[in-house]
Amino acid sequence: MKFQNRRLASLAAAALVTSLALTACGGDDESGSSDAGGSGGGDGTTVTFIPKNLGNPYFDTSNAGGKEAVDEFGGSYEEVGPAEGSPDGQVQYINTATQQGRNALVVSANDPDALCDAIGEAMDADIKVVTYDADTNPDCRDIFVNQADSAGIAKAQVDLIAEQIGDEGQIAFLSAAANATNQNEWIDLMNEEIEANHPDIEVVDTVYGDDDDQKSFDATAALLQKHPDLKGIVSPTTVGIAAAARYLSTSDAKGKVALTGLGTPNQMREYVEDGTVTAFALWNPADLGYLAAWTAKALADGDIEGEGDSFEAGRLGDYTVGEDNVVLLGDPFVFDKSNIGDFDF
Ligand code: RAM
Repeated sequence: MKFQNRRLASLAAAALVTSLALTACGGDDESGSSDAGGSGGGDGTTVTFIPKNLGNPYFDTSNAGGKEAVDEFGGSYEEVGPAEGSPDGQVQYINTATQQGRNALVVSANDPDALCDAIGEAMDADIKVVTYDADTNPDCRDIFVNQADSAGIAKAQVDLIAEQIGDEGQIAFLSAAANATNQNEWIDLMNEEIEANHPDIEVVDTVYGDDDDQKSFDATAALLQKHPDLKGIVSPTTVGIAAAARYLSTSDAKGKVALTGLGTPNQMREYVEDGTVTAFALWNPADLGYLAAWTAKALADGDIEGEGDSFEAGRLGDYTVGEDNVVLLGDPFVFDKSNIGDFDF
């Protein structure tokens, strides 16, 4: 993977925008709704963001990007969602948004199938449905806004762990919810990449922390106990990697068991600085939410319907809807000691 200065500069600029947006937005409730309202007098498109769960800094940042976009086009933004990352919790918020006749929903799905009935009812009521971050089955939404090419996300993490453990030894995955489409796809692709190109790395376990801090912390402890020869952990979830880093940082395994995956710079900074973690990856979550909101608006306006259609996404420029009605944000990015100080999200 190449990391160009232009990309770094754009991430840093967006991080600054994000931190400003977060300051302006204030904190969100632990559950239920945080309606930030629209800027008034604009185009009036009503957009509801439903993350996997509330209280996850990753979604705070991505949804602040969503609000930034909705404010730019003068729509009305709200964020609602369950406290725990479960599909059942999301269904009720989809139903409410349908009853309210919102123009568009932007959803990170906790399960590929379980939301489809509720989403179907929303679509029957002419509500446009964008998935972002974690997709449903493609036939039960309008467009998926993908943070980065899944194979690229998988390869970035395999490259990192291979480098950190000298390309040999036992590793395990610490994932989010067992049904999360995004983590499951990345893990499948990581397994394929390891099988094809890293014959001396052995994946000995995959465990699930459900994007819950304490569960992920406990799962890390259990992994280390169960696999005394473990050389590394890959956690493709910002909640999991932060909890695992916290566990490792005060354990005997610090510096002996490598940890990488997908994290936010603000959650990982202290563990990079204290040597628990060398490097990890992510994309810009604020840009993801921003792009998802502009996609929702383009759908609601009838400017796009699917594959081959193009639209303008504010400061990010023009995008074209690709195969399977997917819009791709960009490349993943690697954070380490040399650059983590440049980011604030
Ligand atoms: C967590 C969530 C989210 C995922 C990131 C990397 O915040 O599981 O869906 O994309 O990690």
